Formats: sequence, structure tokens, C-alpha cells
Amino acid sequence: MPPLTGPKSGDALFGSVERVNAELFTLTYGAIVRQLLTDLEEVEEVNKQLDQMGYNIGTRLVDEFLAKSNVSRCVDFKETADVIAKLGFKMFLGVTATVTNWDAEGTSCSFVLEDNPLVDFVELPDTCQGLQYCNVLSGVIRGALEMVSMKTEVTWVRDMLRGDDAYEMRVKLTKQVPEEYPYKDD
Ligand code: MYR
Repeated sequence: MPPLTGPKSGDALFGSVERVNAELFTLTYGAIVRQLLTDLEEVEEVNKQLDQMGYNIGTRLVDEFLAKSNVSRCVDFKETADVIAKLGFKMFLGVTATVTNWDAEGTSCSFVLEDNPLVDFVELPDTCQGLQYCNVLSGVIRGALEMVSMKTEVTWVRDMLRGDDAYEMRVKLTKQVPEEYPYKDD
């Protein structure tokens, strides 16, 4: 009988399972986008739905992120942005982002992704030129940040599916709700 072939260590096996999961996620997301395009007809409506889906995911994902990463409260928005770029993207997308293009106030920055697994296998037909395919990701960031008291506006400024040289998401902090200490000192 020939020897069994395949991954020899647990790590190798785990790595291949993760890759399959990532591909399944990418393909499933593509199927969802395609279905929304069929159902909603207007690309602008699809963009809104993808953002809303992402927002809903983000409001839940943040708990998992905080539990798994052991990150404690960040001192400011800059630290939060670094945590998302280095740990958040890595945990849920398998890649890291670069934080750049800060404004003078330290309230707007960009996340730049050179590699974006969400778009593997994707090509936009000419009829979908206004489609913001990755809106689920900007929605996730908006939803997650809202759960830690930061209201943001998140928009895409570069998109490789539209011929740009990278993916760039602009995150603008619009309101930071100070957290109230729940007990009174007597
Ligand atoms: C803090 O300031 O309290 C720490 C807040 C960290 C928020 C982290 C949000 C994680 C978002 C995951 C991003 C996933 C991108 C695909």
C-alpha cells in the first residue's frame, strides 16, 4: 500500500484549512454581491447594502477581536488605527494594512492594502463600474469603531478593481463619545 501523502504537521494542515476557508469566504462574498446586483438593479443600492452588511458584521466582530487580541483601550485614534491595521486586518483578512496620510488634527487617515483577499478571482464587468465591491470592509471598520465609541465616515479612495495601484480606505473620525464611568465616587 502506498504511504499516505498530505500535510505532515498540524501547522501545515491548519494552514491549508485556513486557506480553504479564506477562499470559501471570498467566493461566498462574490456570490452575495452578484445576487444583490440581480435583486436591486441599482449599483448605488448594492453599495449601500454591502456597507450595511459590513456595519452589522463589524458591530459583532469587535467583541471577538477584543477577546482574542487582548488589546486594552487605546490612548487615541492614532493608536486605534494602528491596532486595526496591524492586528484587526490580520485577524480577519489575513493581511496587514499600512496607516498613512494623516491629517493635521489626527482625525483622518488612510488604510492602504496592497493585497486584498476579498477580490481574488474578481473582475468587474463594464456594467458595474460604479460598484464599490469592497464596501463590506469599510462597513466593518465603521461598525466596529462605533462599538468602541468612535463615530466614523469610511470611504474608498483607491480601488485596484477600478485600475488604481492599491486599495485605500479613508477613515474620518467624526465624533468620539467619551465613555462614562458607571459608578459615582462617594
Ligand atoms: C480601543 O481603542 O479601545 C481599541 C479598539 C480596537 C478596535 C478594533 C476594531 C477591530 C476591527 C477589525 C477590523 C477587521 C477588518 C477586516
